[in-house]
Amino acid sequence: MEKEFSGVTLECRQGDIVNQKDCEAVVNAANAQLETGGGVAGAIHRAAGPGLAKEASTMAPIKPGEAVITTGHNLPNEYVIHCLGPVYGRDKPEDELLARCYRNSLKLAEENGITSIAFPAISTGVFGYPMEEAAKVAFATIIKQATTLKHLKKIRFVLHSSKDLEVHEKILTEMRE
Ligand code: AR6
Repeated sequence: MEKEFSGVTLECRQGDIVNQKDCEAVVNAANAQLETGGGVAGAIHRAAGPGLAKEASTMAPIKPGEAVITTGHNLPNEYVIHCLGPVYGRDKPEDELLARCYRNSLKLAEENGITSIAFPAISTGVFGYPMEEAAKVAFATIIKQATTLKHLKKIRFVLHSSKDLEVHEKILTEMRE
């Protein structure tokens, strides 16, 4: 499904973050060292090749809520924005730290003139953030920032399972400007 906020299209799709050919940038749910790992980070580094870890290592470590940008190497995307989500129950306040991931990613995208971006559901895997709560924070943060976006016109959420897609679609349906 998709919904428009202040001229910005917010989409939810089921799929794999490494297969978003029509997005200029993809977001990595990274670790502090910006190394390969499990989940999204593992998939992104495998698909991008070793050049990604090499480029990213010069910017590590990052703190929860922070984001950095690299090129896409062997991915079909020009850029990768790496952000470190909060570990649920450890890094507090987790909602603010998660919101910061989205704000900082959008800021980097704008600074680089990026027009389309795909996000995974940051922190909802290994880091344990409940899916529904995370979706509310993510959408509310993006919608609040939508009026400030000049370049970025398409923001996609790529959910791994049909259940995660359902949760996101339900929350997005309820969201107002
Ligand atoms: N495409 C889209 N979504 C995916 C994919 C994929 N290929 N793989 C997993 N997901 P996670 P986190 C979903 O664990 O919670 C890593 O090991 C997954 O189902 O990737 O921020 C890093 O190295 C979940 O809903 O990220 C860090 O140490 C969501 O993406 C740590 O995990 C995020 O899951 C980061 O943990």
